[in-house]
Amino acid sequence: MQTLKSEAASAIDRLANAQNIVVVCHFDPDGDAIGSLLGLGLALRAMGKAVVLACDDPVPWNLTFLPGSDTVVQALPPGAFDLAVVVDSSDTRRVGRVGAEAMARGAPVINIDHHVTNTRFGQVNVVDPDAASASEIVYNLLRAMGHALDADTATCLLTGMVTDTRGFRTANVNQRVLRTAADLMDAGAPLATITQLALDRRSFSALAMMGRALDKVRFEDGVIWSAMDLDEIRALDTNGTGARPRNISSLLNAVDGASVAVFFAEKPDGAVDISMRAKPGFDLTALYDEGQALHQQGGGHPLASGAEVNAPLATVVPQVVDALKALVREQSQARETAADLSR
Ligand SMILES: [Mn+2]
Repeated sequence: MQTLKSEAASAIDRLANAQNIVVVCHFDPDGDAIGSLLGLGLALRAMGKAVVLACDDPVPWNLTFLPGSDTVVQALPPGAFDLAVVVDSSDTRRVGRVGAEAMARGAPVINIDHHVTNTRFGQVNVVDPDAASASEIVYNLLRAMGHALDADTATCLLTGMVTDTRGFRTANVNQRVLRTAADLMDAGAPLATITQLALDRRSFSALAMMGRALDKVRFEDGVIWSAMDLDEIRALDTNGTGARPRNISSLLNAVDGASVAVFFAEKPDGAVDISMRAKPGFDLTALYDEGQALHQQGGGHPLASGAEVNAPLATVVPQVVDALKALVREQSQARETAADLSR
């Protein structure tokens, strides 16, 4: 098997030699998807390469302050590419329609990601589950290429780090992450501004949705959850901007005694968006194993993970809550057994 080091070397070689590159991130993009997309894109442009940056969905409003965000397209221009790069996407389903087209037209494919559930779908797979964000992996590649990061590139990459770690507060933040952030600040990235604009800022609609979600919260057997159907979400989207409830699972997971938190939101296409968080010591990725509740329906990290299920909300909520109760029971038992053995 290729090591991360040899894969990174191969990625650097291909990035250095390609002239016409397409970079894509996953649909419904978050700060790390857009941050790593733009950070890599701006750096490659600074190297004199022609770069198309694409995503199925437009850049979310809280990230439109990022330099280069106005150059992200939802459809590819005609023609072929020497290279396709996919960032922050655990599998080929996540890349959406534009991602599938980019991979078809831009072989070989470099897959840059930090999800432990990554399916290694590229010809080159720079997949590092120890990285706290995909932006951090992009940073490492650019540094290894000897690229001098400018303030714009650094701002995009630091935004990816800040958003995926919720302001450097997640369990995967270590000294290396903070040193990388400090280096990006040295290059000109404004940390406090990024935190305010990309992370803390929310619309009044989003606040009202948070209120409704808290109003409906349930808490049983270590699992805390809430759910909202499309009618409720639309009623609170007072400006009609397509605002959706966000970051609810993180909020719920803060509750004392909750081992895992989950928020369910019905989407306009009828599918259910599931966002999960867990306390350290639990591992949500067990839900994606074969025969488990969310097999092939999502992916993520041990403490933060998600899925999209094509079934009615009323069916999905009890199914997933039951699966999470079982997960909490099993993983608590496993921890107790391990503690017994070590006595
Ligand atoms: Mn990420």
